[in-house]
Amino acid sequence: MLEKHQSELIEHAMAVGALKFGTFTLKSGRVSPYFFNAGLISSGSMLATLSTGYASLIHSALQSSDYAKFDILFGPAYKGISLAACTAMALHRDYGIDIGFAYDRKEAKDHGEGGMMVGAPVSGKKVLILDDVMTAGTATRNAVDMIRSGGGEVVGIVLCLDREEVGKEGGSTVKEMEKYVGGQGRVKAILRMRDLMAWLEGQGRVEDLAAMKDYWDRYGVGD
Ligand code: OMP
Repeated sequence: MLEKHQSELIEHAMAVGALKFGTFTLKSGRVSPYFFNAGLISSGSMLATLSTGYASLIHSALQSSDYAKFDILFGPAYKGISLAACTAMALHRDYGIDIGFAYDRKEAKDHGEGGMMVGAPVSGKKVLILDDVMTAGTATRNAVDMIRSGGGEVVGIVLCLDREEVGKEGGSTVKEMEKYVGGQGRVKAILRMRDLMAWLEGQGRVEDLAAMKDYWDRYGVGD
């Protein structure tokens, strides 16, 4: 059963074309019947909806101790940057949680303050990574490695969409990433592929749902 904020997010995303059903080739080379483009979450109201969703998920993961108390919310370039900035603000506004915010540059800056990282310094700090979508985990793994090489400790990962797919080692990407960052429950997402399937079913979109089921049989890994 979808929660209200999940169906609202799906409907907002559909309305602006951020969520599409069709045929798409992914970064991993997999050919997918859907694609979520967080770059099209590009209005004040949509950023508010999405960042409120991230903040609520982070708050409950802190309450349940799935995430250790952290100092910095890190948004990988490019799409993670605005999402993490808005979520840092939402955490403060909704829960009185005041954490630092940081992101990386895609190209190192060789003048001024220099370097790859911008915002609150991660060295010696506990860091939560906030990203848009996880498929095979390449993007997320890069972000973890970047924080670690900057001397930070990653306490968890929060996503907008977990595509619930097979990872590089042949098991679930989420399980691989949880292992990589130190334990079960450390990777969380507002939406998972199964939520999109439940939504399609509710809408009676039979063909899209059938294509999703085929893809799930090939690359999906539920718990
Ligand atoms: P992995 O690095 O394989 O986990 O793929 C995740 C990245 O792929 C995201 O950070 C996006 O850049 C991109 N992506 C999407 O944005 N939306 C999707 O629905 C699927 C992908 C993808 O290419 O797998």
